[in-house]
Amino acid sequence: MDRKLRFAVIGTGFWANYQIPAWMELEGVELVALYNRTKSKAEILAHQFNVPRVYDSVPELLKNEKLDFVDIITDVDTHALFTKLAAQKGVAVICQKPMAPKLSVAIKMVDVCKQSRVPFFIHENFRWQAPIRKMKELLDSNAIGKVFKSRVTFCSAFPVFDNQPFLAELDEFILTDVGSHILDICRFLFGEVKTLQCHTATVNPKIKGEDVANVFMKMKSGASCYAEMSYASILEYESFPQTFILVEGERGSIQLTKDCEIRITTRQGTTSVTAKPILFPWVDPAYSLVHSSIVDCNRNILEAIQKKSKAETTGADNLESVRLVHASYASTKKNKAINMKDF
Ligand code: 89Y
Repeated sequence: MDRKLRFAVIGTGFWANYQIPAWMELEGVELVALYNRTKSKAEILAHQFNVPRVYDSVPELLKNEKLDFVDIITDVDTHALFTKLAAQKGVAVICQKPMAPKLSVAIKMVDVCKQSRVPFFIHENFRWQAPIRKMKELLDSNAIGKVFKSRVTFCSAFPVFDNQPFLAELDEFILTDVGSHILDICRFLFGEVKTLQCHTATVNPKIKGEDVANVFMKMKSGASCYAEMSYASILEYESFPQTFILVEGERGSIQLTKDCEIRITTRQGTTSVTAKPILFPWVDPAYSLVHSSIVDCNRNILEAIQKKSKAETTGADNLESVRLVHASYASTKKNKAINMKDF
């Protein structure tokens, strides 16, 4: 049997409560240490998940522990520093999305890992949600022929700032927080983007950044794709944290709608499949779709670290999703379309 890979979790905030038990669903890993700048918070999770050592200094953790990888789950501003420190010690890095606050910083992070010859991955889990995987499978099986347009929707009024108060303080909010996921889903399903135009708005007066973003893209395939995101949408059906998708192709359409139902319509009529997530006991019911997908995201990255297969969300791949987020801001600011080959 392969030896267990030893890892540390850097950051014990909201997401660590789910990423740690998600790791524990997998064979072949051993969580040996936790870091948090407020050590007492790390101690609570260490006690809960039986982790032997806690630190409030990342350099000290990296000096004392013999690690195969780190899982960085801190605020975005610290991602670059902790990635660099781990990479320089020859430790593989998994970093939470969004990779970095700026595109230039994300480029440097990918570069530092490349120079240090350590594998670098982004924990980008939305594309691992059960209904999104099913949608991809249907598109790959050519169920509706060549796609000519799509709409990817994440519009809600969920009180997201209750669990993640720092999101209200971000100058750039919905495109970095949700756009990272939604634009990554667009790339996953429909390929790379040729041009995009974006409009944003801030509706909630209590937050700093934008809480609405509408991105209209022309894909390299020739299809158009409209991604709409909002935390200001007071709708009859509150959909958080579901992503709704409508794809139209030459021979029909596929619609991902509520409760993980996927409806496939051709001239022969409509059929339906349901792709629900596995409900692990540790998921928060309000986030179950997202929390469950963490296990598959982690498994994909782990198998790459074990050199059994390739990971989907490498740093280099995710750089393209980061580029879309920042091209969307640039488009909004200039009020014009951005050609991705110039960005
Ligand atoms: O932080 C976000 C994420 O990654 O998924 C949903 C979320 O928790 C709030 O927008």
